[in-house]
Amino acid sequence: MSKILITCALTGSIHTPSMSPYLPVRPEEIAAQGVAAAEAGAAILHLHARDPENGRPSADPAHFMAFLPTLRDETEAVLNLSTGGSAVMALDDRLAAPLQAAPEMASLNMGTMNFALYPMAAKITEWRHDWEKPFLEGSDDLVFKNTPRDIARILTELGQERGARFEFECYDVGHLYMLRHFADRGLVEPPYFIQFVFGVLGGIGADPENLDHMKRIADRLFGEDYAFSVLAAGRHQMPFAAKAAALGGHVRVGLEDSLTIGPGELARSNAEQVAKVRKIVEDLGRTPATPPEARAMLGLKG
Ligand code: KMH
Ligand code: ZN
Repeated sequence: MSKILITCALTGSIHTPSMSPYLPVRPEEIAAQGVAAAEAGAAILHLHARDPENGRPSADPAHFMAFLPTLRDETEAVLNLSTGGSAVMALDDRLAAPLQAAPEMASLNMGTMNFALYPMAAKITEWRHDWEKPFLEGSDDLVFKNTPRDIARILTELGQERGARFEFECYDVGHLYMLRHFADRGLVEPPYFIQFVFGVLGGIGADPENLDHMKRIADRLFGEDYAFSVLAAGRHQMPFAAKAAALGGHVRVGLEDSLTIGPGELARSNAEQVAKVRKIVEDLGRTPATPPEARAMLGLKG
């Protein structure tokens, strides 16, 4: 089996400061946790920005630039910028930082969907910031917009014009067919790096059989031309990572996707999750890829 790519998604735009004091939100926290995650074995860092004043997800390029230079200087890791941002952001805003930074890798969400976070709000009793409750509760009437036109724009402006390659975020089986459509149109070339996403309320559920099904259909659509990685939300994170590793796939962990390190126990850092998943995959006989190996495997511009 090939070496395994460990991605760490450091902060995202889903969890809020009231949910965990360990969620990195200030640039120095994002940078320090990114460096530690890379040292622990993450070859790829998936990145969102936050407003340092209040931890709110931010699309401001200045907020990205406050931590990107440190990650570039102090790690070799592949820096993968989110183009998803958050479901409340307009596409122009989501793309501002990636277009400016021209990263070697970016996420690309393969369909419009619901992305409901409001069940999380019910679990919080004390709020640290005013924005959090309306942000979470409002997500039951939000559309995470990723139309075919949006996808084509990202493939063209970031991919063809700036040389980025993509983490194709597929939250359901239909998103695999959407990627096939863009491959057939010639807007994207193999190898495709497909992130199967499980357990988002609005996407495919975190039942283990769904991983078999996503893989079966991806095998049919992309044959040898793709590699898959798996992320599963919340408590499903590590079980799905283990199954992905056993099936020859790659894994994504990080506080964007889950705040815990075990049942009911908060992870104290992103690096703690990376170290845990690294042990799991090594025990299964897989060897983590270094950043240079990741670049070669994914055909990145470097
Ligand atoms: N938040 C994850 C479920 C993106 O940043 O473009 C998917 C994600 C999307 O990481
Ligand atoms: Zn993300």
